Amino acid sequence: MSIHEPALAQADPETYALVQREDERQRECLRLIASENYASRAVLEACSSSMTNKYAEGYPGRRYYEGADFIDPLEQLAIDRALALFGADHANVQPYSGSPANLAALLALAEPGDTIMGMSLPAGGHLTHGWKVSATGIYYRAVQYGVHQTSHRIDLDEVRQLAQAHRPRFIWVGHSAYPRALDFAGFASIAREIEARLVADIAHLAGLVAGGVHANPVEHCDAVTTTTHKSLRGPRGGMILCRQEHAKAIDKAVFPGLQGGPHNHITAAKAVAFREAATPAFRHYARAVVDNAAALGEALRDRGFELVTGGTDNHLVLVDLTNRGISGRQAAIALNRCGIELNANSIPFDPRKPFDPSGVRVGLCALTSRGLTLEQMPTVADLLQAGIEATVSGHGDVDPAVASRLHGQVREFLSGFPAPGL
Ligand code: DSN
Repeated sequence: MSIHEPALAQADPETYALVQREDERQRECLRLIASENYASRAVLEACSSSMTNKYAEGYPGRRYYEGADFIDPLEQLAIDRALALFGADHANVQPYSGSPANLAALLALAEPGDTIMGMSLPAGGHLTHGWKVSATGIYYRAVQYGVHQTSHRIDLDEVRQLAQAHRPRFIWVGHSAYPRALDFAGFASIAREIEARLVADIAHLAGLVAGGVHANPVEHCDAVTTTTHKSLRGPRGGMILCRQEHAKAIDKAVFPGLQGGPHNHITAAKAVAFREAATPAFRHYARAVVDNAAALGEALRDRGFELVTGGTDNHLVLVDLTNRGISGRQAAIALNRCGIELNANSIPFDPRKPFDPSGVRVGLCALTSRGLTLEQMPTVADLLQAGIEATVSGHGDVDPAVASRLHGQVREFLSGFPAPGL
């Protein structure tokens, strides 16, 4: 039953029906999109609370609207929990999501027109790390590092060489589709050499950092940005952590620089998620995410799939489908018909275009939140293999009967693993 019942069902049956169908889809699909998860019921309830009705431009103790009696302690609670979780000096929990958080970090720590440096999108970076179509590539002079030609890992020698040659004022470390651990200390030493600001974007990794299975960038970076809804398993939203010396600039950049009133219902849900992330159960989940990703990678390799960098250290596996005679998009579309949800993704040095790239990205956060363990990873690999092979033999499309049979298998397989929150 959806938390929106019964008022939504009565007031707007069309919207209600779509929400119900989405609930059902999330229950019955193998959700492998690396940036998605299942938020808990408590997080969902906070998202739909009365906190959404209130305006509270400003910060705790200094608001532009009256009546922030309970918003102030709420926001402070979220801040205090974030600080305890990540060990930072200062937290801003107001960013609407990851891209606004990244823009705010740039607004605070660089000047328009400055040279900035980040990982390029095709190599696994994010749009907001200076990619040409993003505001961060339009209003800043962006230099992009990639990955090593053969290992497909970040090459700190290349990063250092580019940094020395272009002397960026601001360096991003972070990614959307890179399966290996990040060397924050290595990036920090390069940033120090040229007196650049170093900012980590841990949108994908925040849950792994909070859960103690990935290095924490806080001590190495001027600021750290993140979303709160990926591995961290909170509501859709963003956050910035920073050193005390940047606190004023970061706060000013978020509000009034980029945003108006904070989304207080989301702040409430962030507070809940930070509390959940501080539990032993969450640490167990974070460990299981990494273990499941490694096991699924191995199972896929055993079935003849090629993995970018040969495996993974984090929550995601990047599969190069070149040797399977199918593009990433064909595979993603066909798998979706079989109840297996993932996204097409560029691979390093991809000869194909970003909209129809050579790979797919597979993430393990959502399935791990459902309770799947190492034992289930061979079955997940079998289902992926069956969908992809059916698509190849169907010349880029999957026979509807095969898709329906596979979706049945997925449903049956998942029936033993209740979807949290729904
Ligand atoms: N779109 C997100 C992802 O899927 O990685 C990043 O913003």
